[in-house]
Amino acid sequence: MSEEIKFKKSNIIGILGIVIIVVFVLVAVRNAISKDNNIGTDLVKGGDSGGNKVVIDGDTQIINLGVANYNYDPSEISVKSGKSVKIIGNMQQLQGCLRAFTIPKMGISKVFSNKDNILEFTPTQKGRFGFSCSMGMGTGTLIVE
Ligand SMILES: [Cu+2]
Repeated sequence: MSEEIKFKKSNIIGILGIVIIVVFVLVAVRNAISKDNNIGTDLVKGGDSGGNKVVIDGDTQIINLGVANYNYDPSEISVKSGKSVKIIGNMQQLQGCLRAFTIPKMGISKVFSNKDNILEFTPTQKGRFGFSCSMGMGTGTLIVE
């Protein structure tokens, strides 16, 4: 009886082990695939800020602004002061009032549309500047270094 229980326990542990290995492999494969898909638009990371997506094109810092988890993605953007910043709105992802984008402390406001989804400016003052949609539902921080 107790032998049988022991056997079952080791079986369960074995199955769990296999499941964990399969999950690891799937995650690794998915990461590899998504890396491949990002070639070209991928990303020179600015500073240490995790998922920040800044592409450097000559003297221009390009950010592709989309939506993830009902908020702007990236929600933290690090750029260098004195160099041109180009924020390109992803019109598939930006819906509703998220298209009305503002950086109040810089006096910037922009409504992204299918005809005009590019916001360009050159930050001259270092610091942290909050950005948000017009209703303050989507929020984030522009870090100028
Ligand atoms: Cu909003």
